[in-house]
Amino acid sequence: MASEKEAALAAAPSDSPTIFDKIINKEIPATVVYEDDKVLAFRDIAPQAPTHILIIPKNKDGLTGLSKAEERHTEILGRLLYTAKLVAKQEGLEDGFRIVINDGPQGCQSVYHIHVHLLGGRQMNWPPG
Ligand code: DGP
Repeated sequence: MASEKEAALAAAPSDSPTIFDKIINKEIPATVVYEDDKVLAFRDIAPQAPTHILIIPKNKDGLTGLSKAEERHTEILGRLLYTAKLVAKQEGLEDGFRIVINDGPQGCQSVYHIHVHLLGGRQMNWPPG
């Protein structure tokens, strides 16, 4: 399996469905921890912390990554962050957590469907890698 960095360097935005569309459509399985009509949260397949959850909009409205955000996307962006807070509480991350949004090749983005990583359950370091 390619490393996250290799996957990110090989990835690019496209209009084709991503792996996350297949998860939304239940075409491939995922461990869903939260779902409503706007967002889906599920465990990352390659966890980087004891708790590692991805939060995605069901309809990304062209928002493949944060750098593509336009004013109309502010509702989606706010919803992702608010859901991250809800899921952090649900997961019992009372001592803190980290939110990550990777963008583009240098940001190590490998899936071009906007998503927030919620990481917790261990002490984080700074600076990040
Ligand atoms: P990013 O590198 O920020 O684009 O994050 C994409 C994440 O998606 C990465 O941490 C691994 C995760 N991922 C990729 N494919 C799957 C999958 O099929 N299922 C799940 N649950 N996670 C996946």
